[in-house]
Amino acid sequence: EAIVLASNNAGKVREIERLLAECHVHIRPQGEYGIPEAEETGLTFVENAILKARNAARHSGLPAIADDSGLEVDALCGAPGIYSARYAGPGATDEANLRKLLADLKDVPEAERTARFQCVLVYLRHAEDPTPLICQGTWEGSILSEPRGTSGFGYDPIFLVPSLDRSSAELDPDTKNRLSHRGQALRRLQEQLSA
Ligand code: ITT
Repeated sequence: EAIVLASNNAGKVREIERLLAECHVHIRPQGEYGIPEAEETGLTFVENAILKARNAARHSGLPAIADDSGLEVDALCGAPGIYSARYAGPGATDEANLRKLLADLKDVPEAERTARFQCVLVYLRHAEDPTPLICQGTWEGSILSEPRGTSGFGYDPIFLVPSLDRSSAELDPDTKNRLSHRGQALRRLQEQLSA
């Protein structure tokens, strides 16, 4: 049976499809079902992921997976966090969000630019599922002062992966999935789905 992927973010969809294809989980992006976008009114990644998964399950009648994720910057007390997709305003592009973050950190020295990506994945068997599977992943790094690299999406060009001395937009897709917040959360979800 198919599972609906409750995301309109093409970058996320690519990464999740790539990892789940390996374990033969059949995923269909919600775009294929004409599902209206859920309002992300929660105050946590978990709440927002549940809202999105429930919306997709309700409109499709199928099980659903949602991803709520974002970037926490220590020098900004954890911002943009759950607001990462709309940091530069409603409907802002990835480029505008990234430019705003660079501007906000203009005077922050390298040693104080620590940050992390967070990802929460929620799996609902159906819209009313009272026991969602919830999996999380965290990826530690820091914010560069200039964008580097062209792969990935979102804040990848300014996220430095310290162990590799590369931005996450300089990693090939398999390397990013092996290390990333989303890759970690997905491997945990796979384990739970097959348990
Ligand atoms: P959906 O809700 O439709 O899935 P969205 O882009 O609105 O798409 P979020 O509300 O979860 O999703 O926002 C997450 C934002 O965090 C996203 O827009 C990116 O800018 C950023 N982000 C998350 N994971 C990332 C990654 O792996 N690389 C770069 N940026 C990432």
